[in-house]
Amino acid sequence: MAVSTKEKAKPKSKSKSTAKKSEFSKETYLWWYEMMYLLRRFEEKANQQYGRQKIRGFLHLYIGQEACIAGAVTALKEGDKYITAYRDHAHPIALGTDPKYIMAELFAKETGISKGKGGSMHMFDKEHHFYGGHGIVGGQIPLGAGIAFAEKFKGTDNLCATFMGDGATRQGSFHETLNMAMTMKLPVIFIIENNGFAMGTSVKRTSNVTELYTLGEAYDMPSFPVDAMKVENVHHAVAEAAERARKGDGPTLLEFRTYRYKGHSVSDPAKYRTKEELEGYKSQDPIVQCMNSILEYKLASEDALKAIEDKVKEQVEECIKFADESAYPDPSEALKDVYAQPDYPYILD
Ligand SMILES: Cc1ncc(C[n+]2csc(CCOP(=O)(O)OP(=O)(O)O)c2C)c(N)n1
Repeated sequence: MAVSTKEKAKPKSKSKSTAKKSEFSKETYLWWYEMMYLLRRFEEKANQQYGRQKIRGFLHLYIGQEACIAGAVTALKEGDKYITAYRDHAHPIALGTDPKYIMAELFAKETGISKGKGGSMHMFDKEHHFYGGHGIVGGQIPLGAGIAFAEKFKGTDNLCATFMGDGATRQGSFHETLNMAMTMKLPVIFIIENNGFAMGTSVKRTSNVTELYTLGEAYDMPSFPVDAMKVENVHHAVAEAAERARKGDGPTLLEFRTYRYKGHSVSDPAKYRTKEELEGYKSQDPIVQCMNSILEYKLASEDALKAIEDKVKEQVEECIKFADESAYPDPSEALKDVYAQPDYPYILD
């Protein structure tokens, strides 16, 4: 990773250059670039490995949505918790999980982050504060509020960033949790990654309310839309929400407006949308926008960015090699790490 958690999002030091001034430091921009490029490359290669049948079952890709997690991580601090649905490869990687353990999990190998027993939808890394990886749509929303409750109860100043898709906002769990979290002023940020579709169903076909952030207003919760194709916007919105949470003012609902370039899962040819719509979003690609900012602010040269890309490509090749060469779990593992175990290892400390 380009910069450590502590260094992320440092205010920019004064520069004598004549270039247009950037609001964020060079380290922050380069971390964003490298991280988003890694997430993109990692998933493109995972997609290829699926084609080679090295990965089986579901594989929900985050390609196009990278700024959502990259901007959130730089806005938050060490100790904050994260939880999301099944589109979950990017979140732990951005939090610091070595991507080779995520690739090994996709390959169902024993070296995977969930010991090869979770697969694409069930990444989990307590050490990096990532609490899953949940396959039940909307299931993680009350869990995220529960984690936030634990932090408040223990008197820490940590919060829980609770991510979900647009489809999850139609679940009862979303509404019940928003009501309770606001009443109890829990330190939680609810983040809708609105990529326009729940499987093949567009947002406008599921409700008259298509401005999803307004759903929070029913609970008197500060609620905002965010153009999440731009990583800077994501950072700002999450930083403001975090300030509210840490002051004791409770939750915020953010609607990240984003787009997934691929289908719902790899088996979905995405025939429910037009090529023009897809191309329209690709023209606002978050990685390209970040690269343009870096070049415009003269924070790095094209050659320096190319060197980052080459390094990442090599890293992803190593992830695949690691996953491929790892062993499958022993069958005796099947009965371990289940709730019935008295020392079940995945509970919050
Ligand atoms: C409770 C429940 N109902 C239905 C499903 C089947 N299902 C899996 S993904 C999905 C769509 C969810 O879309 P969204 O929340 O927008 O997330 P996205 O895939 O766009 O990230 C559905 C309905 C499920 N996993 N859980």
